[in-house]
Amino acid sequence: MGMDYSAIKDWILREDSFDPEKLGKCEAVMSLGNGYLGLRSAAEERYLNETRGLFVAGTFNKFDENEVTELPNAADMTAIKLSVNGEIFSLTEGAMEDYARELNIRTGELKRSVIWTSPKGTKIKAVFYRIVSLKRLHVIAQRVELTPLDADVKIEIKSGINGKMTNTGSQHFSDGDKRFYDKRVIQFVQTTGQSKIDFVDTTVHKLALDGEVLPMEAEVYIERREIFAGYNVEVKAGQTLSIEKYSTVYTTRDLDAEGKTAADLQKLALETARELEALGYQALLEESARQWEEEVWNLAPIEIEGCEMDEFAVHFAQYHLRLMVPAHDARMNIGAKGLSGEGYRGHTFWDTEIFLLPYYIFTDPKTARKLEEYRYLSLPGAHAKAAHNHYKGAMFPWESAWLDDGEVTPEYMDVDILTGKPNKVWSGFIEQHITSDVAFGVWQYSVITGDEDYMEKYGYELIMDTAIFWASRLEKGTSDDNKYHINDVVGPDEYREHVNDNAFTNYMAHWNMQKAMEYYHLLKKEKPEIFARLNEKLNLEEAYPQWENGCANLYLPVPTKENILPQDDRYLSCRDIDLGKYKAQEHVGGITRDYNLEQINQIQVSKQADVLVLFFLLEDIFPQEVKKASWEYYEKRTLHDSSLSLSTHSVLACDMGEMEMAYDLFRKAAAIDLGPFMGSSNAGIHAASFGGVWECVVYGFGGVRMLGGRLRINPSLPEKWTKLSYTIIWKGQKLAVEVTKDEVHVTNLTGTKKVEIEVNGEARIL
Ligand code: IFM
Repeated sequence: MGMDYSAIKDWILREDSFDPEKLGKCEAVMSLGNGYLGLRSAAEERYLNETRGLFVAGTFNKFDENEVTELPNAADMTAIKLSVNGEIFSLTEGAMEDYARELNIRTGELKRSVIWTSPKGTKIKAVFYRIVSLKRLHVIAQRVELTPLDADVKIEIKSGINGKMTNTGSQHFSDGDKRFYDKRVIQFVQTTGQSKIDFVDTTVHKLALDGEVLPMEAEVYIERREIFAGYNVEVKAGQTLSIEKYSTVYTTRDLDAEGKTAADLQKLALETARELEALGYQALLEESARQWEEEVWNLAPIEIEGCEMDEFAVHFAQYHLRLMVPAHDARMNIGAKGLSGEGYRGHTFWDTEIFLLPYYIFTDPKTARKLEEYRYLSLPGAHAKAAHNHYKGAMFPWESAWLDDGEVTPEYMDVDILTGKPNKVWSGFIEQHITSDVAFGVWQYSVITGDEDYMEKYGYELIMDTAIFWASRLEKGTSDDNKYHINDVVGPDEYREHVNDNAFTNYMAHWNMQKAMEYYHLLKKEKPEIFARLNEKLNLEEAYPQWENGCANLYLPVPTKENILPQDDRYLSCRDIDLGKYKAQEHVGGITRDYNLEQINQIQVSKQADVLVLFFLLEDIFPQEVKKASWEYYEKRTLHDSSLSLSTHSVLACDMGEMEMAYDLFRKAAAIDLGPFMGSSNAGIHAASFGGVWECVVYGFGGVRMLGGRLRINPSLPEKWTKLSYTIIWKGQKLAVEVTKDEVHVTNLTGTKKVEIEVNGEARIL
């Protein structure tokens, strides 16, 4: 009971029972969206344990000076209160039959149906449909069909805009202008408290009885922070009343709202409401479904033969990867929960560059460029962070929000189980590898797409500015090896705080400075005007010797004689404990209920992939025996308590030839949101894990990797799969790859340029 996978061959994820205590899972994993807005799939009728959510990308607001900026939960327009003969429609009262909620990931439509018998015995069939248009970024459309089954009924409808939403109590909006036009269209303007963004919310209803439109005037209710329309309709047994509701949200932060006032947007929204009403739900659904086909399914088709569930899992990942990405606007990026919940406050992490960007680069380079432009546009925040910490260059925030916000990681979270005090979140202070992750993202984007325009405008500068930070960050340590060290950091493994010489951090900082040196020479020789501009801006002549010195003298952890690359300077000498209980846990974070973070720091245990991410990114600088021995060592000690972990381990397992393990880890990664556990996605989906699922399929089993600027395809399928097909775009050429157990076919579908590629160790030219 709960999640039902019986219709996945039709691209449908189902929920087959209703549990008012477990609403969060489907609200999040069945959420709808288009990258401009994200809508949790809370029911039309309201429940005590629901978490309704409507998030508009980039509209950050700070509730007060003690809280960090977050993506506010905008006014709700999807609730519809229904009464049948005076009894309120609610699945917690009376009885229900044939309940199902279905998300069609191919068309982006949500459907919910039930036969409900009221406590007094009135039986009614209710079907609810909903989309967020992929074609019209501001639009939500709903359709409700109500059919009394055995008696004539009077149906009362109360539906409108509820501006009382909060982010777990933080109210981000003022009350505002409320309007009722033509006795039909409802409008509400709310403004965020600190960032002063106006939200213009508009909604209109269309009622019909057995397809015949009812020309009804609404009764209007205006109250504090809400405005509603009310309708009363007599419906005979067997007749179907349909209620269509079209809603839009515009904000003064919209890219094309430049110079427009809330009043201009109100006018535009009113015109749009009339247009949507004329079009109707079905037409809106059809055009949006066509957009899904064009923009996602035809653009990046993936087929897996041999396991329907695995194919659905990767399509489900693609569905969410489209929902979460603000492809329309470079001033915003992807939040760790996409736009599906309040978790992580809408903030952007390294998740973008390392786990999500590869999907967009290889399938939709225009969108990938937007994500990369965001990092350039947010340089002011990175400079401010560096200056605040007495470093030079660009030190990227661990958590980012609006362009000039700088660091927005909250300072405290959770509780220390020993002291009972809140835990300090050290990531915002010392999880510094984000800076080289950003540089790495720039490099991957530029090499795979060949977008030299991006590099000239933004990319070279980003790589050099971040390298300037690293040169200023290196320390002469207390050790007498005369080397530079990077002390007191959190590496990717967030269970280890205040460590020195985290391998991932040091190697990536080294890579960053080395790349800057390489580009210094390239620009000087081949693009002197760009060199001159950047030299003027960043003083490259002064920076170069510092990079050279840094690269020559930065301590890079060396593998032990057993070929284990130490994660940091203490990991391998910490206590080994029996982790069996935590490895077998059903819910993540079990160890934090037995030990506090200081104690965990003394144990050889990892929350998530750390050294292994390094092998994944810089695969060709480590010998196979080091990768193999380290993979075995760390896999045993990694609890995968972060959703970013399983996919990396799976891809690496493919590289090690551990196919059974790779497949097992992939299935677990795919189950993070899609699986049957009903509590784990309440605060929102796990964005990076969806990128990770695609990486498992295309990088892991599909064998794709960009290594030192070259394209390599070394596929190897799991036992169960008979065929895998996918497409990737390499330097503007779309390649179709088909892998079976015995063969690899690569076809250049674009065919306008020669593509050099290495397949299973052999160099080929397409
Ligand atoms: O970026 C991650 C981090 O690696 C682990 N904790 C959650 C963050 C957001 O997904």
